[in-house]
Amino acid sequence: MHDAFKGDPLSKRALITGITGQDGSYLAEHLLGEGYRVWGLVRGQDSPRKPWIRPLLKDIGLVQGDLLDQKSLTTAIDQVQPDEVYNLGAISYVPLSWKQPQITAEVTGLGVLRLLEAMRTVLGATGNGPRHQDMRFYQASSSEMFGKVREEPQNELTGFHPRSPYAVAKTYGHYITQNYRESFGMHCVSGILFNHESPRRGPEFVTRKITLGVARIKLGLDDHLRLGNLEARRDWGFAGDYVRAMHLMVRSDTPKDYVIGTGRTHSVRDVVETAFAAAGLDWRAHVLVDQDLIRPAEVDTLRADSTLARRELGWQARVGFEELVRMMVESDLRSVAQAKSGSPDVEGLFGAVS
Ligand code: NDP
Ligand code: GDR
Repeated sequence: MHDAFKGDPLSKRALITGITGQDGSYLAEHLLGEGYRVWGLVRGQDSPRKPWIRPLLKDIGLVQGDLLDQKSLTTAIDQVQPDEVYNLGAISYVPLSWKQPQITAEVTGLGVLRLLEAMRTVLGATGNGPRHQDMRFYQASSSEMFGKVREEPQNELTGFHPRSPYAVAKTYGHYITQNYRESFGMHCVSGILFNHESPRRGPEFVTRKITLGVARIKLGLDDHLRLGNLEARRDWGFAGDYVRAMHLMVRSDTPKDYVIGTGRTHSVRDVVETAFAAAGLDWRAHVLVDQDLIRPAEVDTLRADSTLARRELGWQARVGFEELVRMMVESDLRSVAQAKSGSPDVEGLFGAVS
């Protein structure tokens, strides 16, 4: 294990799974800014490959572990003795979950149970560091659990109707988190987060696919962009705002679950129009609808009612839809231009950087 070198040894200790993902890096930056000592769980034999993690490596520690492997999680918790555990690790790409439903259930669903068990048994047993009742746990739940919803907007009381193996796995993770809170008195919370995006979003997700596509078309590398359902509607916010909500939830003395979103909904078509316009392009000349990208079961529309989070946590989204899309287009225009000019280290443009 690397040590988390920076920070007062008496400061709070946080362990983040999914550190190499979009939210992991923003959350690590946020917690470091709050004076935490931060460790990230990394799997496999490689050091983190995501470019945005590299600048963080001097400020955070890394521990080996995999949500598929109980022993590695127990060891990680034992080594770090965290005050707070943030479970962001998951197979998070919805279409992949139809192709690999079993591994999705294992990582995204049962992985939550394994981590909770690691916390409960290690900290309960050793008596070193925080007791398991004092440790705090954050589970990355998802608006995808609402799925084929009839009520709009969705809040903490809205029922679930998951529409993909991913959403079913997340629903299991949500309920097992609630169950460990109720069964063992653990300080566990789930954030039911609606879609949140950023220049660090994986290029397979629709917003980043669009902004990267716009940049590549603008700079002459592509002519067309293939998309699926343009009519799906989502409540899209900025990831940097949402990691603040995770931390506020965990710090709140009464553990409970919160819905986090902007309260505004837009279609994929709106993202397309806004992104192409931001680069001075007419989307109609470049976008093709590809039937192969239509999902077996779609989530048609989502919109968050975050009244509870606003009232009890004082949380509110700061970045609006147009600003978010513009931010992503501008970032991709810069990074595609750099890549074109031969710079080797560009965020997620041509797959993983090795
Ligand atoms: P990403 O897909 O960007 O990151 C997923 C992370 O999970 C990566 O760090 C990946 O590591 C890690 N991971 C995958 N498999 C395993 C495994 N077997 N063991 C340990 N870690 C693993 O996701 P986001 O950052 O966008 O999202 C963070 C979390 O929030 C996810 O759980 C997601 O489902 C959930 N969520 C996201 C929302 C969003 O809009 N972004 C909305 C609601 C919920 P590696 O680099 O090694 O593959
Ligand atoms: P989502 O995000 O499934 O909501 O899950 P994604 O960006 O993949 O899809 C959003 C909507 O866009 C439509 N769509 C396309 N999607 C992709 N990926 N690619 C396309 O070409 C395309 N064309 C249209 C989709 O059909 C869908 O309706 C994200 C993930 O981060 C989850 O992990 C998280 O839990 C939820 O957000 C909240």
